Amino acid sequence: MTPNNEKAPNVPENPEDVSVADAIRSMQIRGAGLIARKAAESLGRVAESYLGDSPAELKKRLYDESDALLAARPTAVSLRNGVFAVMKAVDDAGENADVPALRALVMNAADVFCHNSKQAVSEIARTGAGLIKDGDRILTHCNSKAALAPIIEAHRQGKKIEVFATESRPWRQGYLTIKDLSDAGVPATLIIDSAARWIMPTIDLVFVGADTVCENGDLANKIGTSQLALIAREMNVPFRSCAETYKFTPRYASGNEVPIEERDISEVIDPAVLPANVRVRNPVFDITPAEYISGYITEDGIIEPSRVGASIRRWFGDASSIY
Ligand code: RI2
Repeated sequence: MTPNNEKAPNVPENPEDVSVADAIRSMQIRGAGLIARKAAESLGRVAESYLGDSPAELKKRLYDESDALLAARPTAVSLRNGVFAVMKAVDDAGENADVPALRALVMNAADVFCHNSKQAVSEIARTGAGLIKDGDRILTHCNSKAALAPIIEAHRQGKKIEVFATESRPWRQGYLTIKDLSDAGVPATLIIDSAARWIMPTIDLVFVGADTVCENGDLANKIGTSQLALIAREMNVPFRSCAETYKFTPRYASGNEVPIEERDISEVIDPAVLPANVRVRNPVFDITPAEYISGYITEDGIIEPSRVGASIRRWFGDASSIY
């Protein structure tokens, strides 16, 4: 998959020929929720396929796989939390657990995480659809399954809505979004990223996804998200992020602490055509300050950015040191 093809990037659910970590790194597997589930499943498969009888060896394989997965992409905390949800079972098992016990614990933890992750999107769909009115025009960015779920649910409920999707250069995930919407029968229009301020006067709601939600309510999401938020604020358009709570983290007090992934410049331009002395940068995410966000739509309802910290502590307690 290359980002500059004329066609939209195709995202296979189960790339056969590379490791899950490599598929996440190369964005064959992408989307904050999906990378978390695929990482959890990968750990489950390591446990399932282990045929030896050494708990220490199985643990080492699991920790090696965790390290590879965590190194694949740095920004989305969903990946860390998907890995954590499974590896916590290993840590909690204690020193005396034998291989069958470890295998069962790991596979169960992976299944539970994946089930809860999908369930969370269904809850977000229900809650988010309640915020969408008949006749609304909604703007979305990149390709977020969590952000599309309420839109598709509102359409299913019979609300007449129209969606505008930014192209989301350089990977053009906007094409995936209009395909998802088309498949669901939702009227959709693709716009180039720089048309955001042109379209905003006609927009009623902005729904985006989330890769990481910081303790102070700041949002890390696909590059360009913060520009949309700024324009939405200028024009008094509600700007909401749809985020399963495992995208919340106590790891980062604010957006300043989030590592922003920069990818190869070949995703933006053929390096061979670059004039001398010209640099190109390709940041993948940006930070939208909490004050620009009207609310997080989660599986626990709508959470105000100022309440994210309390919500994190309720779920993760003092676990921040192990993320
Ligand atoms: P869901 C994506 O990142 C986008 O930033 C999107 O908003 C976010 O993940 C959430 O996606 P990337 O993997 O979990 O395309 O809502 O870089 O599908």
